[in-house]
Amino acid sequence: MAGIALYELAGAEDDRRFSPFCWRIHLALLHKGLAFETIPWRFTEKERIAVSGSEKVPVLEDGATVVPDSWAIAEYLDATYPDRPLLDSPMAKAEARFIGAWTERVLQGDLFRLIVTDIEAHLHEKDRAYFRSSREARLGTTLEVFCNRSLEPLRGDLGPLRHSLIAQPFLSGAAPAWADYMVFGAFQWARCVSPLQLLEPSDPVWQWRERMLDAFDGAGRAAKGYAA
Ligand SMILES: N[C@@H](CCC(=O)N[C@@H](CS)C(=O)NCC(=O)O)C(=O)O
Repeated sequence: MAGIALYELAGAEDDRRFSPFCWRIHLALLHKGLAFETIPWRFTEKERIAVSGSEKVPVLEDGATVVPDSWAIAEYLDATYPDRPLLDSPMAKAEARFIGAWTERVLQGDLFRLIVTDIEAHLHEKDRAYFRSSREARLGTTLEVFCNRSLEPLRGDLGPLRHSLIAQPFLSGAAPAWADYMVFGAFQWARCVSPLQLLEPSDPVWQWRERMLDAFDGAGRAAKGYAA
């Protein structure tokens, strides 16, 4: 395929794009100012991305090059299109690994428990049985038993993020970059499938998320989802 294409997880509707990892790359491409198209993909369409060697999205196609995995795609984009870096030094890259790990292990863990049944409700019909059986096997219980709407764990775990965002407008400093896209991707995952209000407007994290929703002509805000 000529040009850049990004495979993104979609729900029942083609334009409900709710993967936290795909959102990272969507924003990274906007950050770079690169033209790209997005291709809706469902969990059960493994064969459509088989050439990547991965069973997960995001998958990026750039001409004949195919790259899976959000971190690898970010590295590929910085190596191939060095203008407007996502990670502007080896030290920034090394430190961003911690933010990525925190996002996946802590933040996405808290959010998954809050929104897991909302995710299921927005899936394409063909993905429902796969999602339920794969996640219930991993969780060792049903989605309904695992789901817990208490906001306390999330709000507590947001402490370090909140503390950083009081000191600076973005995690990456004066302007957003890869660390912001990783964390924002998690919030965007929730926003695209769940009406739950996760944050209070007085929270510096809410205010940062507003800045992120406004970035790139409001790309995140325009996405199909909920206003909370
Ligand atoms: N380490 C990968 C994780 C990607 C990932 O987990 N993607 C999910 C969607 S959010 C997926 O495609 N899952 C496929 C499946 O569960 O079968 C990355 O950073 O890109």
